[in-house]
Amino acid sequence: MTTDLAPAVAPASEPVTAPRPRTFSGIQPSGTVHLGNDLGAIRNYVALQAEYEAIYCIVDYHALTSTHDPDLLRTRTREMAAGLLALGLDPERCTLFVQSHRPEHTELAWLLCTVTPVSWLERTPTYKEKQLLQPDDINHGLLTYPVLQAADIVIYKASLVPVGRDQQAHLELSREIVRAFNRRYGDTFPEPQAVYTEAPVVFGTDGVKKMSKSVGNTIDILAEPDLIRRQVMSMVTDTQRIKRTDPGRPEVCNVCQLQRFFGDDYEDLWEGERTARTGCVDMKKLIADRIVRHYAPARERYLELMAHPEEIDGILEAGADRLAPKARATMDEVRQRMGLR
Ligand code: AQP
Repeated sequence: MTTDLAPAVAPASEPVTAPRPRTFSGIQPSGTVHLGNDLGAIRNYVALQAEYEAIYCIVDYHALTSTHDPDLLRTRTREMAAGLLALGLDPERCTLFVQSHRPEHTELAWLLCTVTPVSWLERTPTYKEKQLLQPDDINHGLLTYPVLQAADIVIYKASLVPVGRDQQAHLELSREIVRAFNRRYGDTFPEPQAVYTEAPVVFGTDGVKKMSKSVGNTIDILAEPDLIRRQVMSMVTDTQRIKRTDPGRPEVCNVCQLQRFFGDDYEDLWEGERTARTGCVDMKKLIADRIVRHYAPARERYLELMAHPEEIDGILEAGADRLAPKARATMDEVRQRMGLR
């Protein structure tokens, strides 16, 4: 695990009764969970449950900036919850909830908007990308997305945020917003720090862009095995390796990079590529098998959960209820500091 800054972990000498530091992260229900989500973020969500007071959120308000079909949003929210639980989130050790079930997030976002210059938001790389991806739908929510994201994190005063590297600019902006607020109204929020996995950026099947639901270059890890295999077989590999006998370059091959996360033998496999003992198709078949095998138990658990939606809904409701006192306490403090009481 790596962080932008040193994590705010309690020193070993503190009494065991000291409150555990808090971690928060959100994931959009804008499609099904993909390999980039898992390798880049969810693995850390699961790992951090042990040491931290872990809060994870399905950010449906955020998804509204690009998903406008109500039934689809509801379905995807439940699917994302089932996916996260299947991949290892344990409701006994973390709190999982839906963003819109705690409406304090949007109130805090509005208040944080008043300390956030528009120019900070206009320079955000993801805002610029979305302008290209959905030119006919540049809604205001896309611009203020990072302010709502900052509110999501700081309403629980979380110090650590497990995310993929694509979120680095947003996290930096969250820290700037916190500094601006604390300067104007007094020390209220900690500055949140990003924490990354060993795979902070997973490239999509096109081999060029970050794996992303909206780009459609994903490997859908909880899908049926045939689809996973088709997605893996469509992956772009080393574009300079034209003939089967050409030596491969594992350092630039997206498929080879994935081998690092599915088996200890990747150095041998890479040697096979470099000496052209193996070809790209062999490598794809191998990694497809490994991905299917690795995620088979999670897929089984996912299907079980989806057959019992009331169980999923109960976990999400309990999560939102558990957070109510924390969210309300922060809002009371913020309203007081800002002169709203
Ligand atoms: N390709 C990736 N590599 C590493 N980390 C990734 N994450 C997403 N894609 C990759 C991380 O997963 C978490 C949840 O992401 P998200 O689904 O909420 O939003 P996103 O980053 O915008 O993912 P998508 O697939 O690209 O969604 P769309 O297309 O709907 O915008 C985050 O921590 C993210 O960094």
